[in-house]
Amino acid sequence: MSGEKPPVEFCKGVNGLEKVVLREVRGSSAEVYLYGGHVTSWKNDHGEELLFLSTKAIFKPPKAIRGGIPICFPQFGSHGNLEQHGFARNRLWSIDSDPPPFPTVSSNKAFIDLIFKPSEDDLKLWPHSYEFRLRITLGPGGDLMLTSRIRNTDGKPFSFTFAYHTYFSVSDISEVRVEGLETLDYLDNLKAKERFTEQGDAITFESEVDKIYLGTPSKIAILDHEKKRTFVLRKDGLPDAVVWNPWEKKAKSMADFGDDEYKHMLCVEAAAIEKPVTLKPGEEWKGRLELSTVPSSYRSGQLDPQRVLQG
Ligand code: TA6
Repeated sequence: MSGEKPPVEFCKGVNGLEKVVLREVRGSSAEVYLYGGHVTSWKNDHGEELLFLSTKAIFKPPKAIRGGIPICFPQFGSHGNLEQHGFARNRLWSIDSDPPPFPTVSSNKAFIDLIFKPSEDDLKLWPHSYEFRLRITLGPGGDLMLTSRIRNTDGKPFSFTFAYHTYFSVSDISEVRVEGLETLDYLDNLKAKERFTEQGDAITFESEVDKIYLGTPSKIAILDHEKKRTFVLRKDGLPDAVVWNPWEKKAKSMADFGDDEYKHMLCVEAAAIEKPVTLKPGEEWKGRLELSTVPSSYRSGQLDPQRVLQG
């Protein structure tokens, strides 16, 4: 591997923030900031960026980084009295030098273990002790896996909500379809979280969307027709999925987001919201997200998303 970059590299990122770069022999890569335990980049083996990161993203605490995969914990959105999306995304995480063994042994070399524990100030905000371990792995095919393990180290039970708030990079939002959420119930965040049932077809986009789909399948497909690319999102321990695009008006209201950037991103977030996760003392929860891409030429039916979802 002379001259080749190592599978795991520790370096400095924007504003000198600590960053870890994961590389896979065939060329795919991922970047993770210790600030927020935040994946900010995932590239395929052609070096194409697959995640959206705003050109106006702010890499400075306490602001969360706009794009990539923010982690919403211990609260999703405004589902509680903490700040929006909790505080894990604007705290400094550490490298976990002694992670408990992973159930599945894999030959992956490109992975990093991070850990987040509450500070004294965090305990004043949310009086519960835990260890949040996050393993980020870049698989042989360039798949990106995030596995969260949250252990209750407190003397009493606690409950939380959670999301991997993934920002996918898309060519043109009006050409994107989401498959796998048809006919499901959802809470509409634009209508005071009222409950509705989704219609039967794939979801397409022509205005602001902010919906929490309840009890979804473990696989969801995001078809980017123009790029002939399908993102396949697989999830475990995360029954819900949030779909968000701010569209024009909301985009203009966000200082860390470009006015036209809503055209090139879509958030599809593996989450546990409707039924908060409750952990007794000593108990551990695991929430896993696996992202992959498959080439698709939807029109030719070369790849029928239903096959993706069933396969
Ligand atoms: O996940 C969707 C959502 O909850 C939207 O309501 C919107 O606010 C978005 O998250 C972004 O939230 P943020 O706090 O990062 O501005």
